[in-house]
Amino acid sequence: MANTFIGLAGNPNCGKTTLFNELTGSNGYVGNWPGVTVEKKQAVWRADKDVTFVDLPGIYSLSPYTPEEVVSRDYVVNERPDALIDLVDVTNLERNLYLTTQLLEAGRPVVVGLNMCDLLKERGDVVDTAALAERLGCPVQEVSALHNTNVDELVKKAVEAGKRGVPTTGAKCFSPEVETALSKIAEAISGQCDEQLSRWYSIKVFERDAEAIAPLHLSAEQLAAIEPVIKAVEEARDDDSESIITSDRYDWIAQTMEACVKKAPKKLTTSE
Ligand code: GDP
Ligand code: K
Ligand code: MG
Repeated sequence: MANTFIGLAGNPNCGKTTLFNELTGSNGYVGNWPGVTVEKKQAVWRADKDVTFVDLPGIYSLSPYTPEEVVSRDYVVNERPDALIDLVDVTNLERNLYLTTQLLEAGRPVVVGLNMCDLLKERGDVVDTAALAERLGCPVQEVSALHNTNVDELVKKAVEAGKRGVPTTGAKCFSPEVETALSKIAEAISGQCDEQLSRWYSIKVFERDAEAIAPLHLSAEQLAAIEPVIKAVEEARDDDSESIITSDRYDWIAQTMEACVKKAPKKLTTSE
C-alpha cells in the first residue's frame, strides 16, 4: 500500500506539537526544511505506519513574508501532500480561520480539526460544526489534542480524503467583482498550471505575488492583458488588490462566526 502523506498546518499555539506527539509518539525524524533554519518534523502514525505526518511551521497566513510561510506554501503547492489537516484553536476561531481560507485554496483535500474543544465546552460556547463544514466545503472534526479526544477520527477523515484525492474548492469568500476577475485570470492562465491549482494561482496573479506566480512563466503580453482586469477591481473598490483579497476574507470570516458560533450568555456576576 502506498504511503499517505498528511501535512499538519495551523497557527502558532493551536496545539500542533501536542497533536503530532499524540499521533506519532514523536518517533520521527527532526531536521530542517531545505535552505532555511526552520524545523521540519516527520513521523508515522502509531495506528498505521503507512500514514506519515509532516509538521508544518506554525503560521498565520500563506503569504510570502516569513521563511515559515514560504516553507509551508512550497510544501503544500509543490510537494502536494495527499491531504492537509488544518488544526484550529477553536477558542480563537476567528483569527485562525484566516489561514484556513488560504489552505482551502491550495488544491489539496483539507480536513479541519477544531482543537481545544474541552476549553470551548468549559466556556459554554457552541460551534455548529455541520454549518461550518458546509461553509468551508470540507470535513470538520472537534478534537482535543491534550486529552486525546477524537484525534483518531480526525486522522481517519484526513486519510479518507487523501485516498479520495478530491481537493477542496475553497470557501466562497470573495465578492462578485473579485470572482469575475478571478474567472478571467483563470482562463488566461489555463494550461500553464495544474488544473487543481488554477484557483490558487489565479488569486496569486490577482494579488501580483511575483514569487508565487514565477512557476507559471507568464509572458509580458499575458501579464499586460491581465493587468486591466485587476485595475478595474482596484478602481471600483478604491484599494489595492492584495488588500481587497484580505478584506474579503475577513468579511467572510465575520459572517461565518455569526452563522456558526453561539456564545454562552455572559454569566451573572455578583456585584456590590
Ligand atoms: P503549537 O504551537 O501549535 O505546537 O502548540 P502546542 O502543542 O505547543 O500547544 C500550545 C498549548 O496548548 C500547550 O500548553 C498545550 O498543552 C495546549 N493544548 C494543546 N491542545 C490542547 C487541547 O486540546 N486542550 C487544551 N486545554 N489545551 C491544549
Ligand atoms: K508553541
Ligand atoms: Mg509546536
